[in-house]
Amino acid sequence: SVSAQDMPDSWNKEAAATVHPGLKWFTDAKFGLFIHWGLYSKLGGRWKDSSYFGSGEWIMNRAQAPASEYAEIAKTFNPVDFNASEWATTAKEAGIKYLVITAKHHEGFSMFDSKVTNFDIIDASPYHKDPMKELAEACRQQGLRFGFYYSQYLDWHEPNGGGNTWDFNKSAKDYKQYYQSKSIPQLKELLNNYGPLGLIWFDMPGGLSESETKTMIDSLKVIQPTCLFSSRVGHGLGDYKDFGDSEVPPTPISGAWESIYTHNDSWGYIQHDMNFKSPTEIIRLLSNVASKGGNLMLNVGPDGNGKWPAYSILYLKETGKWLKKYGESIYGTTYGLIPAQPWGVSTSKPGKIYLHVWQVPSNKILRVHGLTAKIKSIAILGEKKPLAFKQSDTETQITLPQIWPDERNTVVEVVYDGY
Ligand code: JFZ
Repeated sequence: SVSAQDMPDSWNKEAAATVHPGLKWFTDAKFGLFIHWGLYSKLGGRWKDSSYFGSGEWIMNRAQAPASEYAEIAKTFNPVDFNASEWATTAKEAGIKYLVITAKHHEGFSMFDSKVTNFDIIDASPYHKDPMKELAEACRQQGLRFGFYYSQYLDWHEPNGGGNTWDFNKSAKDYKQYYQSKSIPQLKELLNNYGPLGLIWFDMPGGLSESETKTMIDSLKVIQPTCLFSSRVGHGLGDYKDFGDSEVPPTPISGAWESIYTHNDSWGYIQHDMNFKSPTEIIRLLSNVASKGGNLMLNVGPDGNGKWPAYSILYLKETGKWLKKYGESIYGTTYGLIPAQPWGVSTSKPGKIYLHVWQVPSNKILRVHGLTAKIKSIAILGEKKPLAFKQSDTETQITLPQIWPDERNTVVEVVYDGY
């Protein structure tokens, strides 16, 4: 756990100002939606007679499916239920601020109209439309930032792409050829053809030296200088830091960063995975990540027809209802100025500390440690009635109302002098 001494003391006055202006939308956003959608979504965790759990988007690798055989799925990939405006409105209702979708995952299939290859949704599938175009537009209409996930190195469809050693000879691979002929041209298509992008979510770097990576970044940044690149572009480059899957740093971190979680136990759709995180878990996770200063990007895996799992829709909308009431304590905040507490966590804005109470004490006296600023007033966020409090050198005791608004997370707003 964190102690007050571990807090970078420069933060209080400077952190907000040290955020690069181009990153402000990102650090303010706090809640993103990740979408993994590709041919694997149609398989739903099943290949031939075997069922797979976890990382459904890795099924081609795990089943060691031959590239030519796997590519056959494209011929029946026809997501007739896909409805871009429904996806964007659900995201909006959930309180999401940015949406990132897989343009091409490791399987190598392009979910967008690409002139670089025929292994894309326009040429290889009966759908004949570009769902990414519609989604980019729908997000813009809802005021959501839009971005692409792109697997720049791993491509199991291409002999020279990274990763497929069950069909293609590893020592014969020419990664430069692959980057020059597919990865970089496709990244340019994405940056040129889908309007302003919030970010590109690179994944699993490989095959390029640091200077080659820099050259690639430069050649892409000229197209859209304000589009952010994730840290997985490689060699410590990129505009913001992504943590590993389901990882929240133990202590607050300043700067732009993101934790990624998936709603059940897989990124890509798995039909037999019902282990969805409840609204309570999502709400606490979101506030926990915000209390450390980062964004939560939560993943949903639509099926091969273009429908989201029913629980994802339901639980995301439920999260959105909580955010309608308590969003002020999440969006635009910076990490908590007091350490994590037995009952929950905190987030901050100038002159304000938001206490996210996950576990209300049975005697309704909330003991807060590390609150040293001079308190002006305390109330449940969004409610008028002031709460009585006693501030001493060692702790502050707040008398909570007998009727407790939300067992999952009720936010108590502390207004203090100074800053
Ligand atoms: C990658 C992908 O392989 C996976 O299929 C999914 O798209 C996920 C979001 O990203 O997996 C990773 C990559 C890097 C780490 C963990 C999982 N990491 O650095 O901890």
